[in-house]
Amino acid sequence: MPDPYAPKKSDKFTFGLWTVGNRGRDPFGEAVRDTIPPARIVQKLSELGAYGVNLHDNDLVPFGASAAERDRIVRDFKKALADHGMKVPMATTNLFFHPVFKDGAFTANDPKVRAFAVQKTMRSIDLGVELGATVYVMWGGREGVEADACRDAREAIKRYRECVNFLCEYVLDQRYEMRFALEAKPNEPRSDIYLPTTGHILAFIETLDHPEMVGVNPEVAHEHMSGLNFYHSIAQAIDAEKLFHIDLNDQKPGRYDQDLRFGSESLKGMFFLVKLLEESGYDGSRHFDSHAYRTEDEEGVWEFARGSMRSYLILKEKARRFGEDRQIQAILKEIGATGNGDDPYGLGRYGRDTASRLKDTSFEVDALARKGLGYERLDQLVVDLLLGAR
Ligand code: GCO
Ligand code: MN
Ligand code: MN
Repeated sequence: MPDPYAPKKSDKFTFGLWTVGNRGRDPFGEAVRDTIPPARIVQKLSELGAYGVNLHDNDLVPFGASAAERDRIVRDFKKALADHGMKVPMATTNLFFHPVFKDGAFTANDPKVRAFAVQKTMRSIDLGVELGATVYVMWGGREGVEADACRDAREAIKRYRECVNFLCEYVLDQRYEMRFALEAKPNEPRSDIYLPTTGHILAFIETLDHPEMVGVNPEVAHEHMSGLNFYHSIAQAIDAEKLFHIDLNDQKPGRYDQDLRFGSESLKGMFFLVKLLEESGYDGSRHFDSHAYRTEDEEGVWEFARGSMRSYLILKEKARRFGEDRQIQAILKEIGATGNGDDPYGLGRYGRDTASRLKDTSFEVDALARKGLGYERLDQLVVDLLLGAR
């Protein structure tokens, strides 16, 4: 029997070159794995069933490479993509590794640094377009502070806005088919990062010159670092039609940024996330922004990649069963969870008559308050489903 959880290209699973290429370096220790050349990553991920790879400019082209060197590297990489039927749906820029970005990139105090960051981003957008990407992710990893005395936080937001506006105009001017997806993170590597949550970014987007070109790229670990419910953040992003991309991984609460394998920690939360992604019609990449444990060799890296996709597909199957589970569905109906279009008091649309009728309506508040809702039973059914006991 074929493996029901074997990934297919149509599942749109992607990995960053920097994720499977992560060598396990951390603040306390050296790299534990060798560099895996990009062409080999492309080949291996394709064999495992992934749809594509995403990259920062410098994951492929080293910082400071000559134009000729760049062109040669890109040509070889394109050949690897074509040979293995792999796409590059998303591109991004490394605006955090080089010491020039120690005070941030778009928000740095020195205008030369800000201009260099925009120049580097334009080149990186060009590279992304050349590779076929239609989503450009902006992660402001160094856009933050240790010492708030160094600038007015409003000035940082203004600078960030100016740079995003400039880059939107650049994309329009070049007639590129490219949308921006902004990624929030509360801290790390900076003590505090501006635009710390997906909610902050959704509000910021509305202040831009071209809000229609800009959406969000939420990451599981980043919202969990803020103690937030990722499923709720994604629901709000989808509701605002702003979910342009997503970074899947996992994270224990109250820790440093762990980038754990998707579904390795928060199974229930990730179940509701996958259910939402699948039911909402989200058709973007399912991108894994995480890396293998530092204990692993290269074979462990491919196990990590297999496991990420497998867990997603198992949760997708569980979501299908949730939808077909008669007992669960009967409870949902009974508690009013699925009451689409059911609006007996006319709250969906204001009317003077509706309002005055509502003011005169009497409610049996005590009886309503006393009624048990049965969510314990419902939740246990979900747990049974997830643990394979149903
Ligand atoms: C992190 C971030 C990055 C970004 C990537 C894309 O915590 O390091 O999640 O991995 O997603 O740089 O811009
Ligand atoms: Mn991250
Ligand atoms: Mn990320």
